[in-house]
Amino acid sequence: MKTCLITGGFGFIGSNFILYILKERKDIAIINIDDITYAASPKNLPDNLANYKFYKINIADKPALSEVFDNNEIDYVVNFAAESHVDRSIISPGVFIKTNVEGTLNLLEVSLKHSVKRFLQISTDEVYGSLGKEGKFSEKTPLSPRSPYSASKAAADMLVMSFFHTYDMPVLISRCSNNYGPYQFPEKLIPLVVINALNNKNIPLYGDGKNIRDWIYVLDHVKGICAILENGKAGEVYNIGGDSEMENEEIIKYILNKLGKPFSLVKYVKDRPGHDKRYAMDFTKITKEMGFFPVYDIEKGLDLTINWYLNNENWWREILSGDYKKYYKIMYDHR
Ligand code: TDX
Repeated sequence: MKTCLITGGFGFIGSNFILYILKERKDIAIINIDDITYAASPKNLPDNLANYKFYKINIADKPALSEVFDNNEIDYVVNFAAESHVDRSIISPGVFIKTNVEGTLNLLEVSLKHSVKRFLQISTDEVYGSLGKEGKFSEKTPLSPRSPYSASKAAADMLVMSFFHTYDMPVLISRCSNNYGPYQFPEKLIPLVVINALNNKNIPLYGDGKNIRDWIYVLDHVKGICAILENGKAGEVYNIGGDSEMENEEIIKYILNKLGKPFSLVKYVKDRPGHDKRYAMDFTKITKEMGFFPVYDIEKGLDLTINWYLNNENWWREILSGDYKKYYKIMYDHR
């Protein structure tokens, strides 16, 4: 039995990863470290999971992290924990540095001290910056982050690589495009659109609505992460993409159509400052080396996601009844 320590296991991608591993891999036990900040919820995982332990810890708290490593034999570390919303990073960048940069450094130091066998940093296509109409990001594209969020992720990636070169630590980095699927917090475009539409509420569309993202269903991402964790080469970066570029306006039209809601719900609002125009991933490296290719096309993935939000109204209603209202006002009232 191998033990894999996951940070951010109550978040969107982390919880999907844990569910997948515990279902598919009986030879892996999970330790979940999560501080249960606003975008995370214990309700993202069932109670009484087997081969599973949880510690409520912020990765910025190094002594608490060290204690977990002192008390458990840990083989792999996968760092999902991050502040991840670009708009929030524009309003308050400090916490992004604390969690994403300092937190990653703590985790690297503690993992090095305990000689973990693999350390996988979950990163993002945003570290590469913004594309024009042509081209895709490859692993060789120079880093050019343009928001406080992506700058914090790029800084973390650089620290991770520095541990490979300096200490010969077996680190890997995966950089993925825009995820969507069950349990995504409704500050991100797709769940926000679904939930606002269901509530007949305006849908804020930034700028001209023509920005392009390469969408990937979260389960495809999770499978890519597993492949990298087991078969990736230490010191390497692997891009993961969805092969599904779409304009924001097109995505919204598709969702509204599925829900039988009118496009008149869409309100074009003031653009996000520094809004990246287009992301697209060249992920031939992971395809060639590990046979990875996303299996969910965008329509199938969106249909599954819409149905999940329709069938899990309690999950998102609870979020809407909390601090989310305050956040929404700050974010959208001025636009
Ligand atoms: O209300 C909205 N209206 C709107 O037009 C929101 C929330 C977003 N948008 C636009 C901005 C982007 O062009 O939709 C697009 C997607 O926005 P987000 O869901 O905020 O994602 P993005 O900014 O692309 O960043 C995401 O992808 C990379 C994640 O938030 C990151 O965590 C990930 O690393």
